Amino acid sequence: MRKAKLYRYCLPMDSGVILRENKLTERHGLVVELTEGNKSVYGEIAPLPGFSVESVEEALSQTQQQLALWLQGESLDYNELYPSVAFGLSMAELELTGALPVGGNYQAAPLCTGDPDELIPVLNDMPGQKVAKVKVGLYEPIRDGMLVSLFLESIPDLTLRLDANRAWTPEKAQQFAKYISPSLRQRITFLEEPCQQPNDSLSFAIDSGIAIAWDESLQHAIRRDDFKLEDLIGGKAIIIKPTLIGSVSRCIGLIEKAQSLGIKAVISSSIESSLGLNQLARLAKWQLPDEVPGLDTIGLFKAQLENGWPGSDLPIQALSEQTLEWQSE
Ligand code: OSB
Ligand code: MG
Repeated sequence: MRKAKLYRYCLPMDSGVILRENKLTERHGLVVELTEGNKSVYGEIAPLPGFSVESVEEALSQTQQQLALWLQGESLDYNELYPSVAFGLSMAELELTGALPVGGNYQAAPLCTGDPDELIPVLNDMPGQKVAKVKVGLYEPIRDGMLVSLFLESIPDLTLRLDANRAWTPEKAQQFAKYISPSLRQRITFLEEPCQQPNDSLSFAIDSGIAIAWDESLQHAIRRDDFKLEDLIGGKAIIIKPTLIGSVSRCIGLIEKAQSLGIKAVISSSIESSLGLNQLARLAKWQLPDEVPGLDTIGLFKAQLENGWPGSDLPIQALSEQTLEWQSE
């Protein structure tokens, strides 16, 4: 006997500068609850404004249609669905089968958007691999270059991931690189999307010796029917944000393809609530046990949802306090 519920949540947050021009003060999303026999599981469907093609409303109506099929025992065709819907429903189905291991990789790369004084103590106390992520391209490229150099010089066993979100012209990207001495550059594991044009990012990588990663380019490319990972050339890594990419099996397919091409894959957040973020941490540990995921986004919220993120003392709102949009008979 199958049953389903569909909740809509609204959580207070302050996305700060992370989302650049798409600042959020509230996060809206959906959670499906699937019940089969005596087992109930969740999946989060949370299109991210400014990044997802679909709105919450569109995701809601598609999810309701799909839940009707699921209740009749049909199998769902995730390739036909919005990425966020495919991700949330496939995650819930995976939970029902018990295939997703319980343990997660909660060792997120701490995110730095400004003040280095806040990050340095965190990094000094970090066990194991010291990896942090710095958002660049928000201020002057020279300032970014100096900041990145400061981090790398003051913490010798630190490696950095940088993210420019396509903020730079080729000239600005070059100005940035000029402030980082060549001997420090290999400790930048990758810089995500330095330039507006992917070709400029590639040229930057070749000229500077700073490796780049594809994030926005992967999100755009995957929407094409003839998408092939081979076409995304020259990147050392791909950033996989499942809510923006699609079903769990599509994400796993991408990870496997990347590995066969010698490209690093990193599971990363699309600012899901703590409920979805926990599942991402489990997916990351299961599929990429040796890679620190990009999941340090719980701190952007003012509240968590149902399941807390380890170590976070933000208040937890129960799913039962959220709006129940729909439930099966
Ligand atoms: O800029 O990569 C981004 C989250 C939502 C939308 C865009 C981005 C992000 C993150 C997630 O940066 C955190 C991470 O990747 O470490
Ligand atoms: Mg990015």
